[in-house]
Amino acid sequence: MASGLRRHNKLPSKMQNPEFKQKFDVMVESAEKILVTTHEKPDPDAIGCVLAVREYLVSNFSGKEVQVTISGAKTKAWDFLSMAKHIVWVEDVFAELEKFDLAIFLDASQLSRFTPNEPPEKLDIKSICIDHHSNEPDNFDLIFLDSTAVSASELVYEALFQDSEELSKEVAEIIMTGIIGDSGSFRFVGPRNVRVLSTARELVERAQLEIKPVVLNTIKIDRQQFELMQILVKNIYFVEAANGIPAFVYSYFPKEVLNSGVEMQLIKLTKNSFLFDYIGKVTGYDWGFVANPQSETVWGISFRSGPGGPNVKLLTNKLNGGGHIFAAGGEIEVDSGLGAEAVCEKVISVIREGVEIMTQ
Ligand SMILES: [Mn+2]
Repeated sequence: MASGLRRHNKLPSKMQNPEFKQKFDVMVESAEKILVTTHEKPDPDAIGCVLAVREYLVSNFSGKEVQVTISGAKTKAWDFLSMAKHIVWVEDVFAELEKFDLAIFLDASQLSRFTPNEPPEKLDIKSICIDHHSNEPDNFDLIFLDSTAVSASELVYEALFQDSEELSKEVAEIIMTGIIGDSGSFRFVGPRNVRVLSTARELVERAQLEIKPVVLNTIKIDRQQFELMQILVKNIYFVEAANGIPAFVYSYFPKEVLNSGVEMQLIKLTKNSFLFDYIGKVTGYDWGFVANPQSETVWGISFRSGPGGPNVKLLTNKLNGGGHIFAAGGEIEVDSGLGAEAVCEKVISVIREGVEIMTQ
């Protein structure tokens, strides 16, 4: 069935190394204990990659010990994926490497992305990497890197599952979860990365997949997150255009959220979906920011900008941060007594000082 459907795929796979799968299989065959990992603070794409690769290894190489391990604290964010129960959360994945003889790194290609600590200078273990970021990669024994893929999950599919006889619904769902996550439910698809639509079509046809439940699971929020969202909605301020600064919106979490017992991870997730859903959505207010306290004195500031909006990356140069033209973030350090509104005033001063660079 799979081979019959391939003819629809008019865009050729951009795989740089056609023998990747063959080499991948040889390396797996000669290993006994295999570690599968992804970057810190994993997103749906990262989780989709590790679970799909685990599934490939477990179903094609019986007898191998396969372990998915990620640096960081366990969160309940992935409970909707039954396979997520296989993920082991540790403080630093590099402290585990000596127990394995092959490590597979997914959705990032710089060792520093996989640990909260200083990464090793080089790996003392055989390594494979699959990634779609455009940064210069660190050294791996085998690498599949393609920055024209919107997600790393679709590269995992192309590399390991595209030519397989069978594709289970569970694997198709996991890969689609990664694609939905990194493509913003296909909102970030354009000429450069459009082949993801062929891949999505294949997944839907081969596994008889419905996309809506996958999207809902990926963007679902729990009640606690909804209550956090209400805080951000309530705290929105509209700022009219003045002195060359286009009209914008901003919102914030109050400092009390720090000691409210809410997981920091949940605060960040809520902030991200708020930015995604609302910043740049109100007609005439094409950009804005959200401030959230990270400690008594450090606040995270995240900017989003739409088409025609300013280049917010240039602004975050002044806030020890970085990102992209339309999505960037940084930090601001303040006196410990300062509340959220005063912090936002400081951010607005940074915007005023940066008005020339950001609108150039
Ligand atoms: Mn990704």
